[in-house]
Amino acid sequence: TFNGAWKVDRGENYDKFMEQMGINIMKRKLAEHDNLKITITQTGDQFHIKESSTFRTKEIDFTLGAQFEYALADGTEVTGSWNMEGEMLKGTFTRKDNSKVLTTTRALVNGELVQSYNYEGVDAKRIFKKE
Ligand code: MYR
Repeated sequence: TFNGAWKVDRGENYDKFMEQMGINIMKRKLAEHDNLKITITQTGDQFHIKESSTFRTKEIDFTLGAQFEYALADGTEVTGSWNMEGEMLKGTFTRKDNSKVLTTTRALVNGELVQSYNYEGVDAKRIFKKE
């Protein structure tokens, strides 16, 4: 189950990913230490996510397979959805400003929550530990 409170522990290539997203160096440096915590509550197809970081706190509700809108921490607006692929959550989101696609997955690996990100050929990960 994805349910629980997850705190970011480490990243892989996240700086390069943010750079590809067009985020400037100063914001990237702050984002690297954002202390992101996501609290996931899944009930069937319904997800409630509480996101908190040094940038903001935010609550998100979505249903698997249903489109919704979301603003990234830097303000970039996207629209898309999450779907279940086997044991993995797969999200496909389109940026409103340039129509380019960001894909992301969430999977449980050895008790950690691994979130992958892909944008325009750059892959990254952030790995979360259960609180
Ligand atoms: C959620 O499930 O947490 C809400 C929807 C997430 C949509 C997209 C997530 C990608 C976040 C990338 C952040 C990169 C900042 C440049």
